[in-house]
Amino acid sequence: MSQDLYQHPDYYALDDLLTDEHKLIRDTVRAWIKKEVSPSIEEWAQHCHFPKHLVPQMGELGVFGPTVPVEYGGGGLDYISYGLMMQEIERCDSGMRSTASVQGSLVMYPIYAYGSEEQRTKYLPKLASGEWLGCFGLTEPDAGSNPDGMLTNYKDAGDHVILNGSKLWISNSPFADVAVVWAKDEEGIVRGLIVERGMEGFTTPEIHNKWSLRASCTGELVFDNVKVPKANIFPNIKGLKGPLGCLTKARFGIAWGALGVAMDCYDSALRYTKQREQFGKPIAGFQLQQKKLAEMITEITKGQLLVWRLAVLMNEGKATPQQVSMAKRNSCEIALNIARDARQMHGGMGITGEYPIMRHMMNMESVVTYEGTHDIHLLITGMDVTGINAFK
Ligand code: TGC
Ligand code: FAD
Repeated sequence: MSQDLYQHPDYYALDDLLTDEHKLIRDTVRAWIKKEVSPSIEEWAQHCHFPKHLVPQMGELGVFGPTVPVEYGGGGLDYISYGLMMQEIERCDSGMRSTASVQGSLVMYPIYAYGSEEQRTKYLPKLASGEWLGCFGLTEPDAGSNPDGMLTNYKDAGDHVILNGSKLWISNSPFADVAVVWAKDEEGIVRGLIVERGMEGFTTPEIHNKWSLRASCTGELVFDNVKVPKANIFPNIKGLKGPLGCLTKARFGIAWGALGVAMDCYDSALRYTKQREQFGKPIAGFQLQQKKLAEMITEITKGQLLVWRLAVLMNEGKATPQQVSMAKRNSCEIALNIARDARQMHGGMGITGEYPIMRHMMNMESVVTYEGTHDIHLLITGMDVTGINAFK
């Protein structure tokens, strides 16, 4: 990839709504990204390499569990800080943001919110520092959009349970030290439990041949009569609202993050079209290019206002999961559309790794699918405004 010259677009002076601390957090993450990630991300993605060596650095930077209280190793920060972090990471690569989202929102958050004090103190500091990597197992081969259809289950066996089943499409799983797994108990109730690498019968095969999120590692979780101590079951949550509550936190991060993709594609397209000359002048001087740029910045600005307001509602404890769904869906749509337009505006160069566009575009095909597909989020909004459930 050519030199990372990224500057974030801020057409409506949204920086004025940020505190000095917010700006410091954003600039710190941006500087780290430009130094440690941008120079190599294209190569890692081309070679499907997961840069595991960055995990402890991400821990040190504070991007794992930024809203988790400091006493457990988290950042004790607000949701604007969390959003800004995810935006800075994802504007470089969605796979890197995935690593942060899974660790913070899907592994640390449930341990913090639903776990026992022993579970919190045992796992959270090591996950926050990046000493341990975690993954989140909800999706199964036959239960994706409808996680309630899961078959993974456990049976009581005294001081432990016996876990059987499998999970598919699990970010980080081949490298994970711990997995937060959602399974049904003998009454068919969804419960969460922590499974550790090394437990007999637990394996994590990698999924190969992805065209998307190639710098993120994806795999399976396979449980073949795994003995899990009862102490590893979350005591404070029962039912599907457990995993769905984690998804609300992660989807919030994606809403900010995917917008980062849009901002990076716009930034690159603006620079490229002002420099690239055809017919004797910069292509940015042609009306068709200006239309694309003007529409991009309009959509980005609307998206920025939406996620900023959402973060304020999150800080006040007033945001609904349905509002989060709308923002996740909106940011993914903006990012995909802008990536596709930006690809064309870069001409032939747009298909190369000299520019981040094609990688962003392919990554977004995963982002628009995971954490609830585009259509699932549309139906969540539809249900919210009509009061009628289209799923059942
Ligand atoms: P439903 O009956 O609507 O709800 C069951 C219970 O859950 C509550 N609830 C939520 N709570 C918190 N946050 C949310 N977003 C919630 N959505 C629902 C709900 O109030 C109810 O509570 P209670 O007290 O009444 O029991 O459930 P349903 O079975 O009808 O499903 C609804 C539906 C389809 C919207 C839901 O299943 C869904 O969101 N499906 C999409 C599945 C999904 O997003 N999977 C993601 C897997 S993880 C992943 O992709 C990680 S990628 C990570 C990365 O790399 O970044
Ligand atoms: P399906 O649910 O089979 O959906 C197929 C199509 O049918 C979609 O277009 C969907 O919108 C549509 N559809 C389904 N139901 C309806 C309906 N009621 N009405 C209209 N249309 C419908 N999961 C995890 O648990 N942990 C992870 O870490 C994780 N990481 C992932 C990483 C990657 C790279 C990917 C691609 C996925 C990951 N997932 C993870 C799984 C992801 O959440 C699922 O892929 C997603 O929820 C969709 O499930 P599915 O693939 O089974 O598709």
